[in-house]
Amino acid sequence: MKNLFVLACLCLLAACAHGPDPQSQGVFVVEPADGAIVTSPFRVKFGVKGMEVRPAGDLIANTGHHHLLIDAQPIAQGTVVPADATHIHFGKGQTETEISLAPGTHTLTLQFGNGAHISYGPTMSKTITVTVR
Ligand SMILES: [Cu+2]
Repeated sequence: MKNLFVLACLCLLAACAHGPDPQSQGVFVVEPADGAIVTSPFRVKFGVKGMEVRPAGDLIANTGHHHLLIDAQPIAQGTVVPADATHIHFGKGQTETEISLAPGTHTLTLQFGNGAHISYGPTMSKTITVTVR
């Protein structure tokens, strides 16, 4: 019985050390709304709960910056977020941007990553779909 208790404690510790808590931590898109019809250029506003936005550089637990992934999948936890035309870093700590996309349906994925651009994983991501007129 005592061993089971110790095991449970270890599991809790491991959970804390290894990833965000999906109950209390996450990101969300403030605007546009999921499913919105927009015209380019349009503003995208980022939100985060349970973590703090900080400029890239410092590695501080539960802090990081936003990344906007266009028509791309969330980045696995522990993997560096690529930097290219469809993986945009907001390493100054920005919480909004303006983008232009070709007409059609696109996914916008917000991905939070730490000060070294390492992804906090799908738990700290949110995908919405927009239609560009
Ligand atoms: Cu980054």
